[in-house]
Amino acid sequence: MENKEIARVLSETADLMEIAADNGFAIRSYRNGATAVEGNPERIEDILRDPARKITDLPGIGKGLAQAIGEIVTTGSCERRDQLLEKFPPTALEFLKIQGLGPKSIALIFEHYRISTIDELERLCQEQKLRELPRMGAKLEEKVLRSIAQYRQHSGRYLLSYAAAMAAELGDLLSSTPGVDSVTPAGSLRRGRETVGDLDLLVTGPAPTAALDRFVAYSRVSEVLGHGENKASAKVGHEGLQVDVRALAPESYGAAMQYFTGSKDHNVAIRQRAVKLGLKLSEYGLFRVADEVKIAGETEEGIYQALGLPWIPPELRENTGEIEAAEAGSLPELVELSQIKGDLHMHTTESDGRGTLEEMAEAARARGYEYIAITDHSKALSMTNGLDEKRVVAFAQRVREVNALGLGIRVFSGLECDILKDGAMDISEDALAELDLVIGSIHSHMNQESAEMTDRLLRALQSPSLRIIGHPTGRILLQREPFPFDFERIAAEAVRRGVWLEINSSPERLDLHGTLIRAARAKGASFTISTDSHHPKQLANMRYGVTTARRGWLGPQHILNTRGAEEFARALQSKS
Ligand code: DGT
Ligand code: CA
Ligand code: CA
Ligand code: ZN
Repeated sequence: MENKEIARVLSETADLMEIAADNGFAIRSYRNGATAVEGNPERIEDILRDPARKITDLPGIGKGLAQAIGEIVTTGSCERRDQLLEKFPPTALEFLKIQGLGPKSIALIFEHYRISTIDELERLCQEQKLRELPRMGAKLEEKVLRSIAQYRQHSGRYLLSYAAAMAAELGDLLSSTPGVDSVTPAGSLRRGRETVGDLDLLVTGPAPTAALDRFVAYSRVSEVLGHGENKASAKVGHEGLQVDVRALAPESYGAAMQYFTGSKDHNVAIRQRAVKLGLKLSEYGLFRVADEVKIAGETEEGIYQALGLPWIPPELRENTGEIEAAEAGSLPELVELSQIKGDLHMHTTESDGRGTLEEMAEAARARGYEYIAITDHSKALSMTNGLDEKRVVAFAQRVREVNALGLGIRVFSGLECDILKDGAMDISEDALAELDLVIGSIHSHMNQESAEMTDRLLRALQSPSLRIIGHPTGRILLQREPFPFDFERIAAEAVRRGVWLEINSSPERLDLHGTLIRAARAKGASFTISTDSHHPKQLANMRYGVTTARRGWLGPQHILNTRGAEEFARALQSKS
């Protein structure tokens, strides 16, 4: 179990304790424990396995908490959490995900109305009954209704990175089954959607059915939903991700790949095209209607070819113009991970990162990059120990020295400078001018109205040092919607000012996303793809940013960090 998962269960327990009005000391100890576990550089599970060590030696972890952590690692829950879940409906944890409701309000609602579902909570708001409780009013009812709608949209979906890790895990498990040649993910994961509803795996080979038996017997399967001859479905892992595994004969593998990759809208359009050509397309193959002869099915390429089209990359299969482009021979040449030559957004121990400059540089060098930019936070984010002017200037100097010594990779001095409430930069222009690369990001006052937010970004764009807008919409997947602003206007102004837009590869952000990338590109925008890493390991998230860029139809020519170090350095100096 990863530290992050343990920390999540601990803080959930603390939330439940707060609903139960447990004593403040105990609640704080769970909360501090969660922070300590999440921030611990080493895996807690590894420490627990080592008989020579004790996790009570870690700061913030006492005896009671250590026991709870042990339980969590072995069972996924702990005694205190289980007790609380008996006292409150299991939906209590869902209620906590509704914005606007803290543990105290939830306790009050449970006590007064004895409800247990989100539907009932919704009804309470619609019937204006929430306002009868102390400190609750019409405004809160509205807010709760809005966030219930959002919650419904999000629930049951998983981050792309989570689904990808599960696909890799199951791929390893199933591909070693005798009779199985290959295991490939299809569905939204293959298309690179930022969130995934369920995981679709396709298995083929001379005897693929054996993989289904192995799948349902897997230790991490919590519930088998179905197990037939050609398909098995089950919930896997702590978070109950549904996985559909299909066993396929090699002669229809391509047809099944095409069908189960989707999207549904893409498939509908492709099937209509087949019909016009006197053909019928199914998950088994492409058939002539007249004599039912199968003319394609073994490969996806074969199917698209028989329909008079080049193969279409999965990231484009959303029926948003890709079929027309394929027909016209104008499909874009999409950027690939191997074309990325540097990472331009990362944090170090100077602010809230967990690796030093040298460690980040070494990890980037090991990935084969030519350059990186180190971009720690600025002083407005005081809880991250963000840099003030003096430290910015000293940091720029330090990077010059580091480069003179040589780390085997070129380092650009950068900063993720906060864009303040009114659009001013958090750091003076004199200090910013010392740096090679300034990213401007919004981390506060994110609930401004659209007009105010647009003005704020317009003002930030006036900063002569600003080079990149970081995670431009501020969204956090499954948690926070993008903040509203006039996106096209900002994209156009960024072009005019020579400012690039970031595609942030952090799996929780993937910001900008495909649709907005295309809208910005239509205005002439240029992009960077960066990981926003806070740990050397996170540099590997670049693949998700590249996938996202591909969903935005971008080629390497649109992305600054596909350029070599020299060419990139020249581009940095070219800002008018
Ligand atoms: P998800 O799981 O919500 O993230 O999205 P998908 O795209 O993976 O959807 P899923 O798992 O329901 O189905 C996988 C693919 O199978 C889908 O992208 C297209 C195909 N498919 C499923 N049901 C239908 C259908 O009723 N008609 C058509 N044309 N295709 C379907
Ligand atoms: Ca799916
Ligand atoms: Ca599915
Ligand atoms: Zn940021």
